[in-house]
Amino acid sequence: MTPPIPSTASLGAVIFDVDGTIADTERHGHRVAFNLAFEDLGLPYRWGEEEYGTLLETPGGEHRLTGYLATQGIGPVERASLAKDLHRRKQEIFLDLMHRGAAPLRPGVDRLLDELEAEGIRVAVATTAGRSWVGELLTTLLGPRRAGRFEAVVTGEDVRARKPDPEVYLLALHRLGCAAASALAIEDSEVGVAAAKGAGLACLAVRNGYTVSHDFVHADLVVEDIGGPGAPATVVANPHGIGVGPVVGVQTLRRLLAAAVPAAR
Ligand code: XBP
Ligand code: MG
Repeated sequence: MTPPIPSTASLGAVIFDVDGTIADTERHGHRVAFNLAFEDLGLPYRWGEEEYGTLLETPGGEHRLTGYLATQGIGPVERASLAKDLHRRKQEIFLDLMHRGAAPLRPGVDRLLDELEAEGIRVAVATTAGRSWVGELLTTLLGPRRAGRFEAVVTGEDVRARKPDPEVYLLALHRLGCAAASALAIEDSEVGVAAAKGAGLACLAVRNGYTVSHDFVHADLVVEDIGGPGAPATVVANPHGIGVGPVVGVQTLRRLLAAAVPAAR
């Protein structure tokens, strides 16, 4: 006999992507830092805003650099070491830019984190980005109390396979000691949604300027922003037809999980 489908799944944890989801890091943060690193190392390359959108198809800064240097005719040995040097410098520059406000928090993230805290729902991070700056970004943008609530921060340096591989989400779940059916991911990109869904998570996609044309067909809800005072959430796709409300809050996420989990079984 088929077990009855639960009408409500219990939301135990929310796992956040960082770049493009918690903060708008790419256009005025990472991209600019890559360009300044090129300049510092005396290289002629500069990544424009539009071109960077295509380069983002390769997740992870060092891999992005290696792939790009290959297109510039740089051989495998030289490009591996050059990408390492450039990436090291880029990370230092990015931290500096971030302290100067180049990677702002996306609207509503602090509100949602406070709601999750009030309900005792645990939070974690699953990102392709480097460990050297993620913790500092969280503390700088969210303050030490909110940043201290992230029980697991899994980065690109902790996994063998980057998104869209689900490894980063599976490791976050493992570190939380939480079942996929009780957790929900928040992502901004197609590869991110693929990673979260591959790990068996319900997934909310929050689009941004660089991911507006991504295919979010596998996301359980797609919005432009999660919304805050005076700026309601704008729904792009709602395949389960759940009630979203004026902003995406804990109730929305609970409904989303309840609708998505049976569909995933
Ligand atoms: C994030 C990325 C990152 C950043 C740069 O992907 O692709 O590479 O662009 O960070 P996602 P690093 O949001 O899907 O996790 O330079 O530290 O890699
Ligand atoms: Mg992202």
